[in-house]
Amino acid sequence: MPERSATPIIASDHHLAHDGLIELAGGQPVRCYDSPERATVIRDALLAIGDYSLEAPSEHGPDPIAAVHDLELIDLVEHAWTDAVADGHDPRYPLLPDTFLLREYARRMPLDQLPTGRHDRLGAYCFDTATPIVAGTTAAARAAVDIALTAVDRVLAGEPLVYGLCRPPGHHAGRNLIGGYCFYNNAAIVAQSLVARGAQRVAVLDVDFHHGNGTQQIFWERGDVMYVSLHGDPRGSYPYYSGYATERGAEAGEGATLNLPLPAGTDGDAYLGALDEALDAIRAFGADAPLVLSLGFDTYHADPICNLALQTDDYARIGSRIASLGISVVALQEGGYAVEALGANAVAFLGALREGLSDR
Ligand code: SP5
Ligand code: ZN
Repeated sequence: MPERSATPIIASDHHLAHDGLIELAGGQPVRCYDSPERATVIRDALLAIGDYSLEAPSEHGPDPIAAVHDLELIDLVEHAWTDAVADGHDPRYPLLPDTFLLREYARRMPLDQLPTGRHDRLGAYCFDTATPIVAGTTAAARAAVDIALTAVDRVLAGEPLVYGLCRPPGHHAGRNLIGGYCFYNNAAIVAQSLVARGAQRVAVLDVDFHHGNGTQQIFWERGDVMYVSLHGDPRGSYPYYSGYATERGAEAGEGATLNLPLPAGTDGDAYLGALDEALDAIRAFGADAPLVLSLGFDTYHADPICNLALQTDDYARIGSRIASLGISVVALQEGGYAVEALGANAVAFLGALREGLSDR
């Protein structure tokens, strides 16, 4: 076996204070599926292997976030919690929207007439009831962006693979929307930063169980950033209103969005078949930058909120297949909620990707 240098894991502890505590599942309060333990178990499992080195993120400031998100969305993420507490919100409990700005109202609602407290206008910027904000959310969201941007810096400096252990995740966050446990779209911010540094063709591959509606929205009309996603069929899976195969992008981005919805129960063999289609599209696109990978392990058969049927061994097969693209990879953590299996799945996936990339 040839000696390989350690693969960097970029992580921080800022996410520990982002703990939304409860969400509703079938009307019942349950522990938030996006728990801090998710990131801790992945980090510990990888560090136990010896092939990885833990590195802290460096601060990249607000500009890369503003290159992707509207200023009013950033203002909301930065201040909704403090506005709520100033208005009497009990800080022991998370902040959740209760009243959504739907089409009928949005059509005749000038945005400068939104309620003045950011907490009172949360329903204009959040599309679900499962994205709790707590005191530590803002710092965690910013740290996740710094993790992602530090990861891409390291890849551009020559690493074939860097893993950004982002939490909160990002792919559901749109230009002007939060949701799906996501606040800032880490992967989109990385893709845009690659364009800002001169890339002309950036590919984002999303293998999280859920469709990355935010990433798709951000690059919908862009021909320079391709978005390719494998995900549970939105006819029966969150986020329900996005991710259909008929969604292919528009304007300069027409054909630069590829959605591959998968039926419930899809196993490793069928998944790899769809992955080959995704990888062929990325090859044909001809990326001139590292691959941005939105990496979720919620495709696992025992994931508590999803319905695909992958096994731990399948993640190694997927990792090898992605390595066959022959381009370096910025892997950014998205979802995955079967906490007991996350460590093994991350080890299997990243180990195979790492080997495949260093063998080329
Ligand atoms: C990053 C990421 O993976 N976000 C996922 C957010 C999903 N949020 C709510 C899903 C609700 C699905 N309810 C399914 C109940 C199955 N018993
Ligand atoms: Zn997911």
